[in-house]
Order: sequence, then C-alpha cells, then structure tokens
Amino acid sequence: FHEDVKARGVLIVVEGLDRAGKTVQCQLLLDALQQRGHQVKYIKFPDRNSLTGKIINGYLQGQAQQDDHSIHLLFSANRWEAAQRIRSDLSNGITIIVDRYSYSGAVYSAAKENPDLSLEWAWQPEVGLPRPDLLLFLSISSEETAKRGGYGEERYETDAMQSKVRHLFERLLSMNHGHDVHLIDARFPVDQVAKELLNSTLGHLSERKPLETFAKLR
Ligand code: 2DT
Repeated sequence: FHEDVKARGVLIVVEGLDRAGKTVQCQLLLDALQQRGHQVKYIKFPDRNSLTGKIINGYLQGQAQQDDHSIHLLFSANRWEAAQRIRSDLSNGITIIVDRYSYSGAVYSAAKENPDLSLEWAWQPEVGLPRPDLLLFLSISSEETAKRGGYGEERYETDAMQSKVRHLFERLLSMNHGHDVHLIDARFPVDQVAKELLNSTLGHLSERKPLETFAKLR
C-alpha cells in the first residue's frame, strides 16, 4: 500500500431553479479550487453537444415536440453517455463540478404533472449513475428568481413551472440519498454565496470513500 496512491476526485453537484445563479457559482467554485491547486473540471447537463443533446436542445427551444417520457429518457441518456468519463476522471484524481444532474432530471419532468410520470418513475433511470459526494442546492423562491429579470425563451421558463419545480426539489431533497445536501441561500450577493459554496466543498475534498451509485427512491 503506497502513500502516493492517488486520492480520487470528488463529485460535486450544484442544483437550483433557473436563475438561481448556478452557472456563475460553478465557475467561481472552479476558479477557487484550481487556485488551491486542485485538479477540477466543470461539466453541465444537459450537454447539448452530444447526440442526445442536439435533440434535447431542439426540444428546449421549442423547435420540436416530444412525448414527456421520451424526452425524459433522453435527458437521462444524456447523463449515461457521460457516466464512464465521470468515473475515469474521478479515479484519476480530478474533482468534477456538475451544473444540474439527476435531481433536475426528475423534478422538471415530474413538474409536468403527467399522471403517468410520477417523481418515482422519473427517478428510476437515474439508478446506477454515479452518486455525488455532495449536493449544493442554491435555494431561492420562484418569486425571487422572477425578480432577477425575465426568464429566457426556453420551455420551462415560466412562473407556473418554476414554482412546481421548486416544490418537487423540496420533496426530492427531503428523501435520503445517502450523501450530504447543503442548502445555500442564493438570495445573498454573489461573493457571499460563493464563500458558502467553497466552505461546504472544502470539507469534502479529503474524502476517500469509494464512489457510490444512485439507488431507488425510498
Ligand atoms: P439549462 O438552462 O441549465 O441549460 O437547462 N432539465 C435539465 C430537464 O428537464 N431535465 C434534465 O435532466 C436536466 C439536466 C432544466 C435547460 C433546462 O432543462 C431542464 C432547464
């Protein structure tokens, strides 16, 4: 057993409503960790450049219609396409910051209130994907995000949808996933939120537990 066996990277997911500040915060966290000498990568879901990503992009921009289940499974496939890469990067000591993941996957689909598409149904295709070590949830009300200036033009960017998403995130995060969940108040100024994200993350960087996978919802 050698001292120089490389510690694996840490899998960190950042989630939240549209306009909660996820992408800016991911970038600041990436910079802060790199400055501290960590090897870090940023990835985001949906990855609009992959094969499934192109279909997803067309759907989000309203250029194509899709059955709710079908598009849901494509979003999940978009993560499965990346799963092997995530595993190998982590085992090579690279920490990964993920901008949206399975939680967005389940709640946005369930928010459509299709009677045949429950939160439990929506979670199922995520079972077996790499489970993050830490989930950072940027917490903000849908009223607050609406105040941050108009949503974009994409599907889902409406008040009604965002408030359903918000409630479903609460439900999903109240279930035990076996990893740490940190709720971060995203109403504060950008640098204050960034500090909290960094503090939450630093506590996890020395972790060497084996990578786990998502289980069924209980
Ligand atoms: P961005 O604005 O962050 O690009 O997200 N979404 C996302 C889903 O419906 N299912 C998923 O699995 C993921 C990852 C959230 C685009 C929109 O896609 C939604 C907003």
